[in-house]
Amino acid sequence: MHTADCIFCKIVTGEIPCAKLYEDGQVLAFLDIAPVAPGHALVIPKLHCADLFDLPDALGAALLAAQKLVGRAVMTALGATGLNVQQNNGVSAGQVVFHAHVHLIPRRDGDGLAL
Ligand code: IU
Repeated sequence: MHTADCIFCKIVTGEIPCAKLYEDGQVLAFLDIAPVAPGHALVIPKLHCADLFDLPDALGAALLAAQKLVGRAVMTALGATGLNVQQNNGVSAGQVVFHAHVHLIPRRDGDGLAL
């Protein structure tokens, strides 16, 4: 189910475009619109869930599988040597979009990113 006022639900339905990296029946991955590093990607459930606590356990496996697949692909494409997987829950934790999502951030030795 999608909620009318959720920007990521609009990306899922195609109402708002994205740079899509991967899609299956349950999950969508696309490039972050404001990347903190080249290849910064987001992996989201297609089902609207506000955060990790709202995510059905059964969806977790699909989300994890997509993280591994997309994470490997962006690392290979960019020649990255590491990957940060970040997931924010709640305003105090830095969550801005209240549709659960996982950040995949490719890393290189000495890239200077402080996450
Ligand atoms: P956060 O974990 O809720 O803080 O992350 C939200 C991310 O969603 C953030 O990195 C934004 O740049 C990103 N984003 C996006 O890729 N496309 C959008 O239309 C919007 C936010 I709004």
